[in-house]
This record gives sequence, structure tokens and C-alpha cells, in this order.
Amino acid sequence: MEYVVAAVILLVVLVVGAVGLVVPKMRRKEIPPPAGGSTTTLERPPAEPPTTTPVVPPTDELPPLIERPATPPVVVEPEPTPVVVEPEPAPETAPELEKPAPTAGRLVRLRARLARSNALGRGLLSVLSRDHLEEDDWEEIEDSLITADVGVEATQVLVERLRERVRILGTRTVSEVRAQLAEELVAALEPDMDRSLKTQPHEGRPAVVMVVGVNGAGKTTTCGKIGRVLIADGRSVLFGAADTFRAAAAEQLSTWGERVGAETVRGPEGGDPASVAFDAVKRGIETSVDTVLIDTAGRLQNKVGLMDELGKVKRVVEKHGPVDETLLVLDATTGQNGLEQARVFTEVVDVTGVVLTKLDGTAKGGIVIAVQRKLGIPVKLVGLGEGPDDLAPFEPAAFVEALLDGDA
Ligand SMILES: Nc1nc2c(ncn2[C@@H]2O[C@H](COP(=O)(O)OP(=O)(O)O)[C@@H](O)[C@H]2O)c(=O)[nH]1
Ligand SMILES: [Mg+2]
Repeated sequence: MEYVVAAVILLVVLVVGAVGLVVPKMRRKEIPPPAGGSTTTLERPPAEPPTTTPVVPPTDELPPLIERPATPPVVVEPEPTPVVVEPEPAPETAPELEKPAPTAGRLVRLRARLARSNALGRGLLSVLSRDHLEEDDWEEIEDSLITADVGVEATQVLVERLRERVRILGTRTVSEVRAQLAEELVAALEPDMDRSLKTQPHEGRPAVVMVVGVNGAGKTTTCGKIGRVLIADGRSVLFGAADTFRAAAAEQLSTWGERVGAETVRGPEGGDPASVAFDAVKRGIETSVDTVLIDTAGRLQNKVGLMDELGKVKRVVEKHGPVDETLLVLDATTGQNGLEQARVFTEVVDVTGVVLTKLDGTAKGGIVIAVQRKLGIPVKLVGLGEGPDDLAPFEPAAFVEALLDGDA
């Protein structure tokens, strides 16, 4: 038994001893692997320390850089938004407060522009100042007037009167001839016609001005320009965008309105023009403006449709009270053809005045005489360019001076 016990003990001792020897070895062997890992660790440390080391110092340096760019973009982004919002009203308000050019000085520019683009006077004066006027000379004078768009009828009357004068007075100096020609041209423009614009408000409601004419004649532009003229004179205006055919037309009119701080009443694209016009006048009454300016569409493709539409606009607007002024806008560059188209409008609505636009262009000033003669309606305003204040009241004497200016 004792042997057995001793053997067991010995065995246990041996086993323990063996384990004692083996485990340390295994630990050493196991450690190496971790030590082998320490190879990685060796790589790591250099990596880690540098990582840690650079990270720390740069952290001090980089963060500010990183934060700044990171933060600023965020800060900068929100900032611009409010900044953008603020500037917008500011520039809009600024021009609004700037009063449009007064109407008084506008004829000076009219003279310059007409003198630049029209040569009515030059040919006429050179012929008229010849020593003896033969039949050929008078024909040349007639041609000059017709070329200047005065129209055949008006030309014949003019020439007849000039011949009479020359025969009786026998004048020949350029200045004398010029004066006579000017007098005759002014007379042909019927200077006694009433050219005032009916824009004064009534008791409790604004004056209503309707603007009609073919597309492209300059209706919307003229609405905007008239609004500025009125505002320059200290009045308040409201625009009605009754050209609902194109969204761009309402947009265009709103822009004119915004520039002078005037409200624009507009409807949906393709909506009923008459209801927009009605709403505009209604709004004008509510806000107590002096004048409501109504822009209309001018599609001539369908004359019946146009008549119906314009007639309806007028009828509906007149539920508030009579329309004070219906202005027909005519493009002066379309000459005699434009006149024929213009007639359609005079059949549809009771036109009270003509606005002759684009006289700054290639137009011949004689068209003014033809327009009045053919339509029997006074030219009240003339358009002299695309600028916001390029519209002037029409004054026959000043206009004739401009036509003849620089040519004598
Ligand atoms: N040169 C010149 N251009 C003008 C005048 N009036 C209008 N226009 C231009 O004519 C074009 C048509 O004008 P717009 O008002 O849109 O015509 P609407 O279709 O009748 O409303 C635009 O380019 C205007 O700037 C003017 O008196 N002189
Ligand atoms: Mg228009």
C-alpha cells in the first residue's frame, strides 16, 4: 500500500513537475506569439506614437483649421441666406423710391432722337429753297412727304397749302421756308385737339385707363411708362395685367410695378382677362389709388375673338364706372400697314387717344400726321425708346421742330 501511495505521490510529483516545466515553456512559447504580435506592436508603436503624437500637436493646430472650414461653411451658408434676403428688398425699395424722370424735360430727348433718325426736313427744305419751284420740284416735295409716312391725302393737302404760300409770299430764304413748312406741318397735326390724359380719380374710385393694340406694339411697356409718368407727378397707380394669354406679360407688368412700388393685379395664365380687369379696378377702389392702368392682349389672328374679349373687358370694368381713357398703342415702324390694323381696335372699343411707339427707331415722323388724319384720334403720347422714361407727351409744335431740327 505504502508503495502504491508512494508511487501515486511520485507520479503526482512527476506530473506536477512535468506540468511545471511544460507550462512555463508553453507560456514562453505562447508569449512569443504575442511577442510576435509585438512585432506588430513594434510597428504599431511607431505608428501609434506618431499617430498619437502628431494627432495631439496637430490636433491643436488642425482642429482650428478643420473647425473653421467646417464651421464656417455651416455658418457661411446660413449667413448668405439672410444676407440675400435682406439685399433683395433693399435694391427693390431703392429704385421704388427714386422718382421717375419728370415729364417736363422729356421733349428735349425727343428732339434729339427724332433729329437723329428722321430726315423729313432735309429733303424738303433743300427743294423748297430753290429759286424757282417747277412742277417737278413739287412732285419731289410730295415724294418726300409720302416717304416720311405722312400719307397720300395729308401730303396733297400740305403741298397745296405750301404752293399757295410760296405763290403769294414768294419767300425763298431757308429760314423763311422752314418757318412756313413748320407752320403747315403743325396745322396738319391739328394742334387744337385735346391731348390730355384722363387720369384724375373720381369721387371714391380711381380713373381707369385701358391700353389696347396689336402684340409687340409696346402696350405693356407703355403701361409701365405711363405708370412712371403718373408717379413722377405724385400720383398713385395700380396695374391690371389683363393680358392673361402669356404668363410673361403679367410678369413683365409686375416688374414695371415693382420698380415704382405699384401693385399689380394679375390672374392665372389663360384666365379670364375681364375678371382680372374687374379685380384690378376693385382693388384700386379698395386701396384708393388715383389711376388703374389695364394692360390687354392684342391677338389679331381672330378678329371676332379679339372684339369679344376687349368688349367684355370694357363692359365688365364699367360695372365699377366708365373707362376714362382707352389708349391705342401703335408701332410707328409699321407705317401705313399698322394703320390698317389699328382700325380694328377703333371698331371694337372707343379709343380716346393714340400712343405712337418706337419713334426713336427707323420710323418716319410723318406717321403721326397720317394716324390722326386716318383715325381722327389725337396722338397723346410718343414712345422714344426702350428705357423706362422714354415716353413723352405729344406736342405738335415741339414735335415738328424736332422733325426739322438739324436738317436746315
Ligand atoms: N425702341 C423702342 N422700343 C420700344 C418702345 N416701346 C416698346 N418698345 C419695345 O417693343 C417691344 C414690345 O413691347 P411690349 O410692351 O412687350 O409690347 P406688347 O406686346 O404690345 O405688350 C419691347 O422690346 C419693348 O422694349 C419705344 O418707344 N421704342
Ligand atoms: Mg404685352
